[in-house]
Amino acid sequence: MSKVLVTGGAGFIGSNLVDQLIQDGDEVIIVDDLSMGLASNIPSSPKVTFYEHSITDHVFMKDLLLKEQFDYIYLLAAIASVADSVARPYETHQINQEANIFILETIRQHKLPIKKVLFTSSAAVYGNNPELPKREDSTIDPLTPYAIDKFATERFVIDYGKLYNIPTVAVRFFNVYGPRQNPKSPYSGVLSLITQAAKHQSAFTIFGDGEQTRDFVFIKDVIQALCLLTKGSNIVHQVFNVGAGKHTSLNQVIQVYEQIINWELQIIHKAERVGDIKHSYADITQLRSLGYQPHYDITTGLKLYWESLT
Ligand code: UD2
Repeated sequence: MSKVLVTGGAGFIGSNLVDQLIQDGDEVIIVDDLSMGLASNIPSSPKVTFYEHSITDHVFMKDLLLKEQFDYIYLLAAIASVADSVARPYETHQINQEANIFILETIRQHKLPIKKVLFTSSAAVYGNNPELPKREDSTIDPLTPYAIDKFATERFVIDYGKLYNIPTVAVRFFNVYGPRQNPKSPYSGVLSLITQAAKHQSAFTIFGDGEQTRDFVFIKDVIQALCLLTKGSNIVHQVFNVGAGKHTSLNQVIQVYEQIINWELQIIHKAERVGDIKHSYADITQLRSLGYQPHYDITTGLKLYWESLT
């Protein structure tokens, strides 16, 4: 049994991780200010303690870290909206970067015996680099405060680890989808928007010709990756792409969805989104070398997502 901190544990990815940790018999402490997460995502279990709190509160975070002596820390709390980061760059920076560095600094200053700290970054760090698939050593091109903070924090996490002997690792998420992804959020990924359109039998808007591709990775595969990189291996001071290693176009997604729901979605076509990238997918060789194997193809994943809502 381990003692684990999950910041952002009430969110889509965080709460799915918490479920897995509980299944593994761990004691889990969640810090989430519910700015994006939902209290209802948190499983009610004697093994879970939830603090509705911002990670930017230094006094609170320091007290918690010193009191609990965590084995593992998953840093998922973030303002996960690129648009928000453009509108409020300084504020989102406090959360997406500064608060995480404070956690590292507390670990360093107090020599906390952490087994692993995992930071969650994003494929956004690759920006408009057209190279495909994206390898971890591909050129990065962070274009927004969100991407800049994600990349800089990755570097802090990895280099703090090396400099001060803290076991750290970072991941770059591609397009994660699955149950608990909040389709009502304006920041929702495209698959949750299609799911919402299907659920309400409303129209779905495709920006562009629908031939753009993304590396859609099902939440359970993401959780597999997170656990592998923490409890499942001794790997430290590296960054890993987390994707399915496949590319699927929006038109393909729509075809799959129509087979699942057995009716035709109402599609509206609009102009391509400004700044949209055409193709994106991950080289996951590094993660595979540790034993990672994505188990959910797009059909299986979408079916499970759909069933979770019906
Ligand atoms: C994701 C992130 C973005 C940034 C980027 C980095 C989300 C929501 N977006 O953008 O913040 O990190 O990755 O690479 O997590 N689309 C439609 N109709 C819709 C919504 C989207 O056609 O109603 C298209 C959109 O124009 C794009 C594709 O679907 O071509 C995927 O859109 P997305 O917002 O889910 O994800 P992405 O990869 O563009």
